[in-house]
Amino acid sequence: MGKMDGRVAIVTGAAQGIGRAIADKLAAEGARVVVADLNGAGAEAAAPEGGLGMKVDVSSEDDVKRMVADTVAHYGRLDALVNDAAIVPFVAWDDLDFAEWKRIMAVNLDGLFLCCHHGSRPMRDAGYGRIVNLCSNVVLAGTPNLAHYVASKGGVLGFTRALAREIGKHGITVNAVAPGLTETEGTMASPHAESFEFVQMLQCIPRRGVAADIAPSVAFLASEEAGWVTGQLLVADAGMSHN
Ligand code: 4PL
Repeated sequence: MGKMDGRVAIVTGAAQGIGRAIADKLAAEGARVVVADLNGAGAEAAAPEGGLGMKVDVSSEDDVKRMVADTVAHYGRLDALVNDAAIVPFVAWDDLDFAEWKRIMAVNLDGLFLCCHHGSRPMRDAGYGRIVNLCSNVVLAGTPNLAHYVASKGGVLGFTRALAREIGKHGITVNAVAPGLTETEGTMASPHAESFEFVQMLQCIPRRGVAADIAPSVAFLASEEAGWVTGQLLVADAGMSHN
């Protein structure tokens, strides 16, 4: 008996990192999970039993349309959409140029719009849906070397609040989860790996965050029982920051 029994969920960016932990958690709660990722082989490998892997570039409208259509064709429904796919850069302000700005916006914001736009259609038709968007606690602190990423995640927060007002009448909730710095394949292979010691000093719980620390907050908001919670930001960062 899981809180996602009988449900079908899409998790973008789920071949690795936080997305993969979310896909595993939703599957453990009984969902059939579509793992969507730019890394198609990784998506296939990460798909839990009863799930599907799909190669999807969330910044491509054709890809996103196909992701939603194939999910509904295969399972007959879409109950939950978790928008995790994002680029997590590390660029000092002096080195940040317009091309890099646009690259981050294409994935982190255009991708979010496309997934919500197309993913909310079958939810509206069914009169039920759960959308969970991955934000970040950087929107609360203005963390350095991430100006374009912080801007994109600020967009995720604003869009979450606005979309919740648009589609609540169709039985669809829209919420955001804001992790802090988390140990993943991505962060450990980047300059962010140097920040864990500093970040831990700011947390109430002084240890390194891992992807499995984030997934339960997402699973709650993706479940039926969270139906009275919408347009909210749940900060899952060991108490580093407050909104
Ligand atoms: C506190 O979301 O939340 C670095 C890189 N440090 O991506 C993040 C903190 C990073 C963060 C993040």
